[in-house]
Amino acid sequence: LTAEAYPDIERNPNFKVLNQDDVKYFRSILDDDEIIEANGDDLVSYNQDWMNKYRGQSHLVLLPRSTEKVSKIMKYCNDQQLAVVPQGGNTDLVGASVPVFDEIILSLKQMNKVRDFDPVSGAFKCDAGVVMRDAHQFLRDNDHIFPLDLPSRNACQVGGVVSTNAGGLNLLRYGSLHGNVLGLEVVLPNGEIISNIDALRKDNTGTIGVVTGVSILAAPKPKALNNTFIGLESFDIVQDLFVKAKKELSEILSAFEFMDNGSIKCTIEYLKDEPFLLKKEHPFYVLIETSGSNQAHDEEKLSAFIKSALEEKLISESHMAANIDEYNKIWTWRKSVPPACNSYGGMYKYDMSLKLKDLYSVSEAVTKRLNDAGLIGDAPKPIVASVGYGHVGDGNIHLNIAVREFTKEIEGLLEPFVYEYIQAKKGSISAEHGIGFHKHGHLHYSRSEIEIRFMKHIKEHYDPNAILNPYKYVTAGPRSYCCD
Ligand code: 2HG
Ligand code: ZN
Repeated sequence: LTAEAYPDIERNPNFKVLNQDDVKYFRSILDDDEIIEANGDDLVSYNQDWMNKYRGQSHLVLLPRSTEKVSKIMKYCNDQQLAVVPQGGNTDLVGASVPVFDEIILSLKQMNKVRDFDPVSGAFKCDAGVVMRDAHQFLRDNDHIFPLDLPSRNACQVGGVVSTNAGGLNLLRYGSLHGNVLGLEVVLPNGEIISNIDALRKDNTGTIGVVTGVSILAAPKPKALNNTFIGLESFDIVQDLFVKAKKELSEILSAFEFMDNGSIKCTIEYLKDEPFLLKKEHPFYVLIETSGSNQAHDEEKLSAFIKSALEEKLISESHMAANIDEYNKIWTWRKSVPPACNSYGGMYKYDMSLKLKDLYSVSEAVTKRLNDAGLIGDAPKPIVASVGYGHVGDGNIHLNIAVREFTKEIEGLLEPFVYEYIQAKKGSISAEHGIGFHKHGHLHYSRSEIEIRFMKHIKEHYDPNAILNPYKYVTAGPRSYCCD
């Protein structure tokens, strides 16, 4: 897809088209390596998302190294009505972090310093552009952990995951990321800087603007980490096993992830040199992780849990990590599902919340619909596989349709079918990936008219010229250029 392929959206004519005077101003406040001006393809890594699904046409990337510079940029853009898209690691999944038209890209990647860490309270302060992997490494060296992990940890940035409230693999244990944010430093669309980054534990706030600094409550590093990869025969059993895990592993349970066989088939192809963990294939797989303070105790607890699940015939097979290398390997099988699905050319993806009993049904309904249309199979059929996996503990399923090519026929079968299905089951069309460009105009499937009105009022209040990340989520102002 390219921006020319967005026929239902019109560029907001109130936005100014960037000219050489604007570039001259930016050059006057920025160093040479804080500005990249180019045409088309040279900026492709900033204009395009990692799934190659969304592509804008910006000619300018600004990469300021300080909050003051972000503030000057935003003030100028607001005064001049230049639209801006803030960008972190550009790992988002809904087309939120790339421009739609010619918005200026404001990359936070050169703001990448850890500011402070207090080992007593666990308060960790850093610039928005710190890569999550580096935050993990820093905190691990200080006997703590960052309270969120994601498959995209090598590229995503702390400011990005905070501004999108990313969910991740351990929400079950550490709660939502917003629950762990102690304070923020934010540049408003008019350039004002609000900061409560020195806030105390119970002094939390949120706003609409560019996140430039974050204070996060880090958790003490668990002394013992264990995990196991399990094969089982139905999604009903996945739920029974979850109930059993909550009861029997209780305080040490830190992740309960599921994958269907289609997800693992794609991953087996993708990790072709890696031997699969189990002897046989199964309709479903579960990854259970425990984190605690006593290795022998946790291992014994997890082994006893597995033994009794095998005896009760809840599970068919399991592979428990014997050491940290195996622990990491087991996680590789879960974390590789998204890139595996993307490796055939592209993927359509949905991220939904549903009651647990309904969680997998959306995947079955969609797969049946695509199968009935004869679209799934070997080439030249356009779809390789339609798979479901996700976070059982959070009631969150990811539906990935791995394709050889994007086609209008597939799109027409998927939407609005998926959204109507979710609406009928009273679920959410965005559990953790957000609305972005992909789901603009679709919020009403899971939010009421009054809730959407409130969101617009908040947006209008902080961003009256609507210059910040336009065409996404909700659009403020007298004329809507795409949204509900
Ligand atoms: C995950 O849980 C991430 O692996 C990414 O949320 C999911 O790519 C996806 O759909
Ligand atoms: Zn996820």
